[in-house]
Amino acid sequence: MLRDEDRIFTNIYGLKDRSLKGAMARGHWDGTKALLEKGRDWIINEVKASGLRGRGGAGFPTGLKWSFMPKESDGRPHYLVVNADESEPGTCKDRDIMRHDPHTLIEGCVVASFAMGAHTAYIYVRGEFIREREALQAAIDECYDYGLLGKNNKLGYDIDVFVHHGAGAYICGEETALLESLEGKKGQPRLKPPFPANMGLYGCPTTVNNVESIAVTPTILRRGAGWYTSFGRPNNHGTKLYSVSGHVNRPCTVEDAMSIPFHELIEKHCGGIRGGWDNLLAVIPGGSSVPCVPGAQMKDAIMDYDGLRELGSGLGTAAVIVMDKSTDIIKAIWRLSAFYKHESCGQCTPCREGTGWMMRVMERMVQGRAQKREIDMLFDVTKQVEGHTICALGDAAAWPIQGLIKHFRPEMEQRIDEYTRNATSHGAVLEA
Ligand code: L3W
Ligand code: SF4
Repeated sequence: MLRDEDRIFTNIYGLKDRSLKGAMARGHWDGTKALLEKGRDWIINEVKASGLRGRGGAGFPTGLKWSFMPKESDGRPHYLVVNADESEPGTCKDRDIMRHDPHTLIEGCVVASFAMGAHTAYIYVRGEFIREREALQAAIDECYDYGLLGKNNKLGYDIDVFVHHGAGAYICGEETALLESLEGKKGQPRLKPPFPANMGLYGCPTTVNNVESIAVTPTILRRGAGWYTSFGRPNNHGTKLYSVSGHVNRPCTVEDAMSIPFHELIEKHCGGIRGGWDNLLAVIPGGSSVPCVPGAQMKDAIMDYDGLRELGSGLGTAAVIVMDKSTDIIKAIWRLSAFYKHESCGQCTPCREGTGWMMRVMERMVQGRAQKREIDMLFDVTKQVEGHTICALGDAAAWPIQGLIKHFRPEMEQRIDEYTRNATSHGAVLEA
Protein backbone atom coordinates (compact mmCIF):
# COMPACT_ATOMS: atom_id res chain seq x y z
CA MET A 1 0.00 0.00 0.00
CA LEU A 2 1.51 3.30 -1.06
CA ARG A 3 1.02 6.20 1.33
CA ASP A 4 1.14 9.83 0.20
CA GLU A 5 4.51 10.31 1.89
CA ASP A 6 5.97 7.39 -0.08
CA ARG A 7 5.44 9.11 -3.40
CA ILE A 8 8.65 10.12 -5.20
CA PHE A 9 6.90 12.59 -7.48
CA THR A 10 5.47 15.16 -5.13
CA ASN A 11 4.35 17.60 -7.80
CA ILE A 12 3.12 15.40 -10.63
CA TYR A 13 -0.07 17.48 -11.00
CA GLY A 14 1.75 20.81 -10.96
CA LEU A 15 -0.04 22.12 -7.88
CA LYS A 16 3.13 23.12 -6.09
CA ASP A 17 6.20 25.23 -6.80
CA ARG A 18 8.37 23.44 -9.38
CA SER A 19 11.33 25.79 -8.99
CA LEU A 20 14.57 24.76 -7.29
CA LYS A 21 13.38 26.36 -4.07
CA GLY A 22 10.10 24.44 -4.21
CA ALA A 23 11.84 21.18 -5.14
CA MET A 24 14.28 21.56 -2.23
CA ALA A 25 11.41 22.26 0.15
CA ARG A 26 9.89 18.94 -0.94
CA GLY A 27 13.10 17.03 -0.21
CA HIS A 28 14.80 16.91 -3.59
CA TRP A 29 18.51 17.81 -3.81
CA ASP A 30 18.74 16.85 -0.13
CA GLY A 31 22.20 15.49 0.68
CA THR A 32 23.11 14.88 -2.98
CA LYS A 33 26.80 15.55 -2.24
CA ALA A 34 26.75 12.97 0.56
CA LEU A 35 25.28 10.40 -1.86
CA LEU A 36 28.11 11.02 -4.31
CA GLU A 37 30.64 10.71 -1.49
CA LYS A 38 29.50 7.14 -0.93
CA GLY A 39 31.11 6.28 -4.26
CA ARG A 40 30.20 4.86 -7.64
CA ASP A 41 30.12 1.23 -6.60
CA TRP A 42 27.83 1.96 -3.68
CA ILE A 43 25.37 3.80 -5.95
CA ILE A 44 25.33 1.09 -8.60
CA ASN A 45 24.98 -1.67 -6.01
CA GLU A 46 22.15 0.16 -4.26
CA VAL A 47 20.29 0.67 -7.54
CA LYS A 48 20.82 -3.03 -8.33
CA ALA A 49 19.54 -4.01 -4.88
CA SER A 50 16.46 -1.80 -5.31
CA GLY A 51 15.33 -3.98 -8.21
CA LEU A 52 14.61 -0.87 -10.32
CA ARG A 53 13.82 -1.91 -13.88
CA GLY A 54 13.84 0.45 -16.87
CA ARG A 55 10.58 2.40 -17.05
CA GLY A 56 10.68 3.07 -20.81
CA GLY A 57 9.05 -0.20 -21.82
CA ALA A 58 11.64 -2.96 -21.82
CA GLY A 59 12.04 -3.33 -18.04
CA PHE A 60 15.78 -4.03 -18.23
CA PRO A 61 17.42 -3.87 -14.73
CA THR A 62 18.78 -0.34 -14.36
CA GLY A 63 21.68 -1.08 -12.00
CA LEU A 64 22.85 -3.90 -14.27
CA LYS A 65 22.76 -1.57 -17.26
CA TRP A 66 24.85 0.99 -15.38
CA SER A 67 27.35 -1.72 -14.49
CA PHE A 68 27.97 -2.41 -18.21
CA MET A 69 29.74 0.94 -18.53
CA PRO A 70 33.54 0.46 -18.59
CA LYS A 71 35.13 0.97 -15.17
CA GLU A 72 38.44 2.21 -16.51
CA SER A 73 38.66 5.07 -18.95
CA ASP A 74 40.26 4.22 -22.31
CA GLY A 75 40.37 7.91 -23.17
CA ARG A 76 36.83 8.05 -24.55
CA PRO A 77 34.33 10.21 -22.67
CA HIS A 78 31.30 8.53 -21.11
CA TYR A 79 27.80 9.84 -21.69
CA LEU A 80 24.42 9.62 -20.04
CA VAL A 81 21.53 10.08 -22.44
CA VAL A 82 18.01 10.45 -21.11
CA ASN A 83 15.29 9.21 -23.42
CA ALA A 84 12.58 11.85 -23.09
CA ASP A 85 11.15 11.16 -26.54
CA GLU A 86 7.95 9.88 -24.98
CA SER A 87 5.82 8.96 -27.98
CA GLU A 88 4.30 5.60 -27.15
CA PRO A 89 0.54 6.09 -27.65
CA GLY A 90 -1.19 6.38 -24.29
CA THR A 91 1.98 7.32 -22.43
CA CYS A 92 2.23 10.73 -20.75
CA LYS A 93 4.14 10.16 -17.49
CA ASP A 94 7.55 11.54 -18.54
CA ARG A 95 5.76 14.61 -19.86
CA ASP A 96 4.34 15.25 -16.40
CA ILE A 97 7.70 14.70 -14.69
CA MET A 98 9.43 17.21 -16.96
CA ARG A 99 6.61 19.71 -16.84
CA HIS A 100 5.94 19.68 -13.12
CA ASP A 101 8.84 18.00 -11.31
CA PRO A 102 11.90 18.71 -13.52
CA HIS A 103 14.37 18.78 -10.62
CA THR A 104 13.80 15.08 -9.94
CA LEU A 105 15.21 14.38 -13.40
CA ILE A 106 18.14 16.79 -13.17
CA GLU A 107 19.21 15.49 -9.78
CA GLY A 108 18.90 11.96 -11.23
CA CYS A 109 21.16 12.98 -14.12
CA VAL A 110 23.84 14.10 -11.66
CA VAL A 111 23.72 10.91 -9.60
CA ALA A 112 23.58 8.56 -12.61
CA SER A 113 26.31 10.42 -14.51
CA PHE A 114 28.57 10.28 -11.46
CA ALA A 115 27.94 6.54 -11.05
CA MET A 116 28.94 5.90 -14.65
CA GLY A 117 31.81 8.38 -14.93
CA ALA A 118 29.96 10.65 -17.37
CA HIS A 119 30.56 14.39 -17.25
CA THR A 120 27.95 15.18 -19.89
CA ALA A 121 24.29 14.26 -19.92
CA TYR A 122 21.91 14.88 -22.80
CA ILE A 123 18.15 14.90 -22.36
CA TYR A 124 16.54 14.13 -25.73
CA VAL A 125 13.04 15.63 -25.53
CA ARG A 126 10.20 14.80 -27.87
CA GLY A 127 9.82 17.65 -30.40
CA GLU A 128 6.20 18.34 -29.52
CA PHE A 129 7.03 18.82 -25.81
CA ILE A 130 7.63 22.55 -25.97
CA ARG A 131 6.39 23.46 -22.47
CA GLU A 132 8.34 20.54 -21.04
CA ARG A 133 11.65 21.54 -22.54
CA GLU A 134 11.10 25.10 -21.38
CA ALA A 135 10.44 23.86 -17.85
CA LEU A 136 13.51 21.64 -18.00
CA GLN A 137 15.76 24.37 -19.35
CA ALA A 138 14.56 26.79 -16.68
CA ALA A 139 15.34 24.19 -14.01
CA ILE A 140 18.78 23.50 -15.51
CA ASP A 141 19.54 27.22 -15.58
CA GLU A 142 18.60 27.46 -11.89
CA CYS A 143 21.00 24.60 -11.12
CA TYR A 144 23.88 26.33 -12.92
CA ASP A 145 23.10 29.57 -11.08
CA TYR A 146 22.95 27.78 -7.72
CA GLY A 147 26.15 25.81 -8.38
CA LEU A 148 24.69 22.32 -8.72
CA LEU A 149 25.82 21.89 -12.32
CA GLY A 150 28.86 22.93 -14.31
CA LYS A 151 32.55 22.92 -13.46
CA ASN A 152 33.74 23.26 -9.86
CA ASN A 153 30.18 23.04 -8.57
CA LYS A 154 29.08 22.60 -4.96
CA LEU A 155 28.67 18.85 -5.38
CA GLY A 156 32.34 18.36 -6.26
CA TYR A 157 31.65 16.58 -9.56
CA ASP A 158 31.85 18.41 -12.90
CA ILE A 159 28.74 17.78 -14.91
CA ASP A 160 26.95 19.52 -17.77
CA VAL A 161 23.34 18.77 -18.72
CA PHE A 162 21.97 19.70 -22.15
CA VAL A 163 18.45 19.57 -23.51
CA HIS A 164 18.15 18.42 -27.12
CA HIS A 165 14.89 18.72 -29.08
CA GLY A 166 13.64 15.89 -31.25
CA ALA A 167 11.65 16.57 -34.41
CA GLY A 168 8.57 14.42 -33.95
CA ALA A 169 9.63 10.93 -35.06
CA TYR A 170 8.45 8.02 -32.88
CA ILE A 171 11.40 5.90 -33.95
CA CYS A 172 13.79 8.32 -32.22
CA GLY A 173 12.52 6.81 -28.94
CA GLU A 174 14.44 3.66 -29.93
CA GLU A 175 17.74 4.18 -28.14
CA THR A 176 20.13 3.82 -31.07
CA ALA A 177 17.94 5.87 -33.44
CA LEU A 178 17.95 8.49 -30.71
CA LEU A 179 21.75 8.44 -30.62
CA GLU A 180 21.93 8.79 -34.42
CA SER A 181 19.55 11.74 -34.23
CA LEU A 182 21.56 13.31 -31.41
CA GLU A 183 24.65 13.02 -33.62
CA GLY A 184 22.78 15.03 -36.26
CA LYS A 185 21.99 12.10 -38.53
CA LYS A 186 18.72 10.59 -39.74
CA GLY A 187 17.07 8.80 -36.82
CA GLN A 188 17.41 5.15 -37.81
CA PRO A 189 18.11 2.30 -35.37
CA ARG A 190 21.53 0.66 -35.36
CA LEU A 191 22.14 -3.06 -35.25
CA LYS A 192 22.80 -4.30 -31.68
CA PRO A 193 25.31 -5.48 -30.53
CA PRO A 194 27.36 -3.44 -30.04
CA PHE A 195 25.20 -2.02 -27.26
CA PRO A 196 25.49 1.66 -26.37
CA ALA A 197 27.46 0.82 -23.21
CA ASN A 198 30.35 -0.15 -25.51
CA MET A 199 29.68 1.96 -28.58
CA GLY A 200 27.10 4.68 -28.04
CA LEU A 201 27.09 8.41 -28.66
CA TYR A 202 29.98 9.41 -30.99
CA GLY A 203 31.30 5.86 -30.60
CA CYS A 204 31.76 6.32 -26.83
CA PRO A 205 30.42 4.38 -23.81
CA THR A 206 26.84 5.58 -23.29
CA THR A 207 23.88 4.65 -21.17
CA VAL A 208 20.41 5.49 -22.41
CA ASN A 209 17.74 5.54 -19.71
CA ASN A 210 14.10 6.58 -19.58
CA VAL A 211 13.13 9.80 -17.74
CA GLU A 212 11.27 8.02 -14.94
CA SER A 213 14.13 5.55 -14.37
CA ILE A 214 16.61 8.39 -13.86
CA ALA A 215 14.25 10.63 -11.89
CA VAL A 216 13.55 8.01 -9.19
CA THR A 217 17.17 7.11 -8.39
CA PRO A 218 18.11 9.94 -5.97
CA THR A 219 15.07 9.16 -3.80
CA ILE A 220 15.86 5.45 -3.87
CA LEU A 221 19.40 6.21 -2.72
CA ARG A 222 18.19 8.55 0.04
CA ARG A 223 15.54 6.17 1.38
CA GLY A 224 17.43 2.95 0.65
CA ALA A 225 16.98 -0.07 -1.59
CA GLY A 226 15.01 -1.81 1.16
CA TRP A 227 12.40 0.93 1.13
CA TYR A 228 12.00 0.56 -2.65
CA THR A 229 11.73 -3.23 -2.53
CA SER A 230 8.98 -2.94 0.08
CA PHE A 231 6.65 -2.14 -2.84
CA GLY A 232 5.60 -4.71 -5.40
CA ARG A 233 6.43 -8.39 -5.75
CA PRO A 234 9.92 -9.87 -6.19
CA ASN A 235 11.23 -9.07 -9.68
CA ASN A 236 8.64 -6.26 -9.91
CA HIS A 237 9.66 -3.81 -7.20
CA GLY A 238 9.10 -0.15 -6.59
CA THR A 239 6.61 2.58 -7.20
CA LYS A 240 5.40 3.31 -10.71
CA LEU A 241 3.71 6.03 -12.69
CA TYR A 242 0.63 4.69 -14.46
CA SER A 243 -1.01 6.78 -17.22
CA VAL A 244 -4.63 5.71 -17.38
CA SER A 245 -6.65 6.89 -20.37
CA GLY A 246 -9.82 5.96 -22.22
CA HIS A 247 -13.15 4.91 -20.78
CA VAL A 248 -12.61 5.46 -17.07
CA ASN A 249 -14.45 8.15 -15.17
CA ARG A 250 -11.28 10.10 -14.31
CA PRO A 251 -8.31 9.53 -16.62
CA CYS A 252 -5.05 10.39 -14.85
CA THR A 253 -1.36 9.78 -14.37
CA VAL A 254 -0.77 8.45 -10.88
CA GLU A 255 2.11 7.04 -8.85
CA ASP A 256 1.26 3.89 -6.95
CA ALA A 257 2.97 0.64 -6.01
CA MET A 258 4.05 -1.89 -8.59
CA SER A 259 1.89 -5.01 -8.55
CA ILE A 260 -1.24 -3.07 -7.63
CA PRO A 261 -4.32 -5.02 -8.78
CA PHE A 262 -5.87 -3.46 -11.89
CA HIS A 263 -9.25 -3.28 -10.18
CA GLU A 264 -7.77 -1.26 -7.30
CA LEU A 265 -5.87 1.08 -9.62
CA ILE A 266 -9.04 1.96 -11.51
CA GLU A 267 -11.34 2.23 -8.50
CA LYS A 268 -8.92 4.14 -6.28
CA HIS A 269 -7.63 6.67 -8.79
CA CYS A 270 -9.91 6.76 -11.82
CA GLY A 271 -13.42 6.63 -10.38
CA GLY A 272 -14.14 3.24 -11.95
CA ILE A 273 -14.96 2.13 -15.48
CA ARG A 274 -17.39 4.27 -17.45
CA GLY A 275 -20.74 2.46 -17.17
CA GLY A 276 -19.41 -0.02 -14.59
CA TRP A 277 -17.20 -3.09 -14.72
CA ASP A 278 -19.65 -5.08 -16.84
CA ASN A 279 -19.13 -2.45 -19.52
CA LEU A 280 -15.37 -3.14 -19.79
CA LEU A 281 -14.43 -4.58 -23.19
CA ALA A 282 -10.64 -4.66 -23.26
CA VAL A 283 -7.51 -2.99 -21.95
CA ILE A 284 -4.14 -2.28 -23.52
CA PRO A 285 -2.17 -2.24 -20.26
CA GLY A 286 1.29 -1.05 -21.32
CA GLY A 287 1.18 1.39 -24.22
CA SER A 288 0.24 0.62 -27.80
CA SER A 289 3.07 -1.87 -28.33
CA VAL A 290 1.60 -4.62 -26.15
CA PRO A 291 -1.37 -6.87 -26.99
CA CYS A 292 -4.80 -6.02 -25.62
CA VAL A 293 -6.35 -8.13 -22.86
CA PRO A 294 -10.11 -8.82 -22.67
CA GLY A 295 -11.92 -7.04 -19.85
CA ALA A 296 -12.89 -10.28 -18.10
CA GLN A 297 -9.21 -11.24 -17.71
CA MET A 298 -8.09 -7.75 -16.75
CA LYS A 299 -10.42 -7.52 -13.76
CA ASP A 300 -8.08 -9.75 -11.72
CA ALA A 301 -4.83 -8.64 -13.34
CA ILE A 302 -1.77 -7.66 -11.31
CA MET A 303 -0.15 -4.56 -12.76
CA ASP A 304 3.47 -5.61 -13.07
CA TYR A 305 5.91 -7.19 -15.52
CA ASP A 306 5.12 -10.79 -14.58
CA GLY A 307 1.40 -10.37 -13.99
CA LEU A 308 0.76 -8.91 -17.43
CA ARG A 309 3.19 -11.27 -19.18
CA GLU A 310 1.17 -14.17 -17.79
CA LEU A 311 -1.85 -12.67 -19.56
CA GLY A 312 0.04 -12.60 -22.86
CA SER A 313 0.65 -8.85 -22.68
CA GLY A 314 3.14 -6.61 -20.87
CA LEU A 315 3.61 -3.67 -18.51
CA GLY A 316 5.50 -1.71 -21.21
CA THR A 317 5.35 1.95 -20.27
CA ALA A 318 2.36 1.34 -17.93
CA ALA A 319 0.11 3.40 -20.20
CA VAL A 320 -3.23 1.79 -19.45
CA ILE A 321 -5.70 2.29 -22.31
CA VAL A 322 -9.20 1.29 -21.19
CA MET A 323 -11.89 0.50 -23.76
CA ASP A 324 -15.55 -0.01 -22.91
CA LYS A 325 -18.14 -1.82 -24.97
CA SER A 326 -18.82 1.21 -27.15
CA THR A 327 -15.38 0.68 -28.72
CA ASP A 328 -14.93 -0.77 -32.18
CA ILE A 329 -11.92 -2.84 -31.14
CA ILE A 330 -11.07 -3.81 -34.72
CA LYS A 331 -10.95 -0.14 -35.71
CA ALA A 332 -8.92 0.73 -32.60
CA ILE A 333 -6.26 -1.83 -33.50
CA TRP A 334 -6.33 -0.74 -37.16
CA ARG A 335 -5.56 2.79 -35.96
CA LEU A 336 -2.45 1.48 -34.21
CA SER A 337 -1.45 -0.35 -37.41
CA ALA A 338 -1.70 2.94 -39.29
CA PHE A 339 0.47 4.57 -36.63
CA TYR A 340 3.23 1.96 -36.92
CA LYS A 341 3.16 2.05 -40.71
CA HIS A 342 3.57 5.82 -40.58
CA GLU A 343 6.40 5.63 -38.03
CA SER A 344 8.41 2.77 -39.59
CA CYS A 345 11.79 4.17 -40.60
CA GLY A 346 11.75 1.92 -43.66
CA GLN A 347 15.23 0.55 -43.08
CA CYS A 348 14.37 -3.15 -43.01
CA THR A 349 12.07 -4.94 -45.44
CA PRO A 350 9.81 -6.96 -43.07
CA CYS A 351 8.88 -3.80 -41.18
CA ARG A 352 8.72 -1.39 -44.13
CA GLU A 353 6.57 -3.73 -46.24
CA GLY A 354 4.91 -5.66 -43.42
CA THR A 355 3.50 -2.62 -41.61
CA GLY A 356 1.87 -1.53 -44.89
CA TRP A 357 0.48 -5.00 -45.51
CA MET A 358 -0.89 -5.28 -41.99
CA MET A 359 -2.48 -1.84 -42.12
CA ARG A 360 -4.16 -2.49 -45.46
CA VAL A 361 -5.56 -5.87 -44.43
CA MET A 362 -6.70 -4.36 -41.13
CA GLU A 363 -8.46 -1.60 -43.09
CA ARG A 364 -10.54 -4.25 -44.83
CA MET A 365 -11.13 -6.10 -41.55
CA VAL A 366 -12.64 -2.93 -40.09
CA GLN A 367 -15.18 -2.91 -42.90
CA GLY A 368 -15.53 -6.71 -42.94
CA ARG A 369 -14.50 -6.57 -46.59
CA ALA A 370 -12.43 -9.73 -46.36
CA GLN A 371 -12.61 -13.50 -46.32
CA LYS A 372 -12.37 -15.41 -43.07
CA ARG A 373 -9.25 -17.25 -44.19
CA GLU A 374 -7.53 -13.89 -44.43
CA ILE A 375 -7.57 -13.66 -40.65
CA ASP A 376 -5.05 -16.52 -40.63
CA MET A 377 -3.12 -14.88 -43.43
CA LEU A 378 -2.96 -11.66 -41.41
CA PHE A 379 -1.69 -13.62 -38.40
CA ASP A 380 0.96 -15.21 -40.66
CA VAL A 381 2.11 -11.78 -41.80
CA THR A 382 2.50 -10.63 -38.19
CA LYS A 383 4.65 -13.72 -37.53
CA GLN A 384 6.87 -12.89 -40.50
CA VAL A 385 7.45 -9.40 -39.13
CA GLU A 386 7.87 -10.33 -35.45
CA GLY A 387 11.49 -11.03 -34.54
CA HIS A 388 12.76 -10.37 -38.06
CA THR A 389 13.56 -6.70 -37.85
CA ILE A 390 16.41 -4.49 -36.68
CA CYS A 391 14.46 -2.88 -33.85
CA ALA A 392 11.37 -3.55 -31.75
CA LEU A 393 9.05 -1.42 -33.89
CA GLY A 394 8.33 -4.45 -36.05
CA ASP A 395 7.27 -6.48 -32.99
CA ALA A 396 5.27 -3.52 -31.70
CA ALA A 397 3.33 -3.40 -34.96
CA ALA A 398 2.70 -7.15 -34.95
CA TRP A 399 1.66 -7.74 -31.34
CA PRO A 400 -1.53 -5.63 -31.14
CA ILE A 401 -2.90 -7.48 -34.19
CA GLN A 402 -1.96 -10.84 -32.71
CA GLY A 403 -3.82 -9.85 -29.54
CA LEU A 404 -6.87 -8.84 -31.56
CA ILE A 405 -6.97 -12.14 -33.45
CA LYS A 406 -6.38 -14.17 -30.30
CA HIS A 407 -9.14 -12.53 -28.28
CA PHE A 408 -11.58 -11.03 -30.77
CA ARG A 409 -11.65 -13.44 -33.70
CA PRO A 410 -15.41 -14.02 -33.37
CA GLU A 411 -15.98 -10.25 -33.68
CA MET A 412 -13.80 -10.15 -36.81
CA GLU A 413 -15.69 -13.08 -38.34
CA GLN A 414 -19.01 -11.49 -37.45
CA ARG A 415 -17.94 -8.27 -39.22
CA ILE A 416 -17.08 -10.28 -42.32
CA ASP A 417 -20.43 -12.10 -42.16
CA GLU A 418 -22.31 -8.80 -41.87
CA TYR A 419 -20.47 -7.29 -44.81
CA THR A 420 -21.04 -10.39 -46.92
CA ARG A 421 -24.76 -10.43 -46.04
CA ASN A 422 -25.16 -6.75 -46.92
CA ALA A 423 -23.10 -7.03 -50.07
CA THR A 424 -25.09 -10.06 -51.22
CA SER A 425 -28.45 -8.46 -50.47
CA HIS A 426 -27.38 -5.36 -52.47
CA GLY A 427 -26.09 -7.51 -55.31
CA ALA A 428 -22.54 -6.32 -54.83
CA VAL A 429 -19.60 -8.54 -55.68
CA LEU A 430 -17.34 -9.37 -52.76
CA GLU A 431 -13.75 -8.60 -53.58
CA ALA A 432 -11.37 -11.42 -52.77
C1 L3W B 1 24.21 -4.25 -22.78
C2 L3W B 1 23.30 -6.36 -23.24
N1 L3W B 1 23.02 -3.63 -22.77
C3 L3W B 1 19.93 -5.18 -23.38
C4 L3W B 1 20.07 -2.74 -22.90
C5 L3W B 1 19.69 -2.10 -24.22
C6 L3W B 1 18.52 -1.22 -23.79
C7 L3W B 1 17.86 -2.02 -22.68
C8 L3W B 1 16.65 -2.79 -23.08
O1 L3W B 1 13.04 -1.49 -26.44
C9 L3W B 1 10.88 -1.72 -25.51
C10 L3W B 1 10.39 -2.21 -26.87
C11 L3W B 1 9.19 -1.32 -27.12
N2 L3W B 1 24.38 -5.58 -23.01
C12 L3W B 1 22.02 -5.76 -23.25
C13 L3W B 1 21.95 -4.38 -23.01
N3 L3W B 1 20.64 -4.07 -23.10
N4 L3W B 1 20.76 -6.24 -23.47
O2 L3W B 1 18.87 -2.86 -22.17
O3 L3W B 1 16.87 -3.40 -24.29
P1 L3W B 1 15.77 -4.12 -25.13
O4 L3W B 1 16.41 -4.55 -26.40
O5 L3W B 1 15.12 -5.18 -24.29
O6 L3W B 1 14.63 -3.05 -25.39
P2 L3W B 1 14.61 -1.66 -26.21
O7 L3W B 1 15.22 -1.79 -27.56
O8 L3W B 1 15.15 -0.57 -25.33
C14 L3W B 1 12.13 -0.90 -25.58
C15 L3W B 1 8.70 -1.12 -25.72
O9 L3W B 1 9.85 -0.90 -24.98
N5 L3W B 1 7.85 0.01 -25.59
C16 L3W B 1 8.29 1.20 -26.12
C17 L3W B 1 7.96 2.33 -25.71
C18 L3W B 1 8.30 3.58 -26.34
C19 L3W B 1 8.63 4.61 -25.58
C20 L3W B 1 8.54 6.00 -25.98
O10 L3W B 1 7.50 6.53 -25.89
N6 L3W B 1 9.62 6.63 -26.37
O11 L3W B 1 9.03 4.40 -24.34
C21 L3W B 1 6.69 -0.17 -24.90
O12 L3W B 1 6.26 -1.22 -24.54
O13 L3W B 1 8.20 -1.90 -27.91
O14 L3W B 1 10.01 -3.56 -26.72
O15 L3W B 1 18.96 -0.03 -23.28
O16 L3W B 1 20.74 -1.38 -24.75
N7 L3W B 1 23.49 -7.67 -23.44
FE1 SF4 C 1 13.15 0.84 -39.06
FE2 SF4 C 1 11.06 -0.80 -38.70
FE3 SF4 C 1 13.43 -1.81 -39.15
FE4 SF4 C 1 12.95 -0.59 -36.80
S1 SF4 C 1 12.01 -2.47 -37.53
S2 SF4 C 1 14.78 -0.40 -38.10
S3 SF4 C 1 11.54 1.03 -37.53
S4 SF4 C 1 12.24 -0.53 -40.58
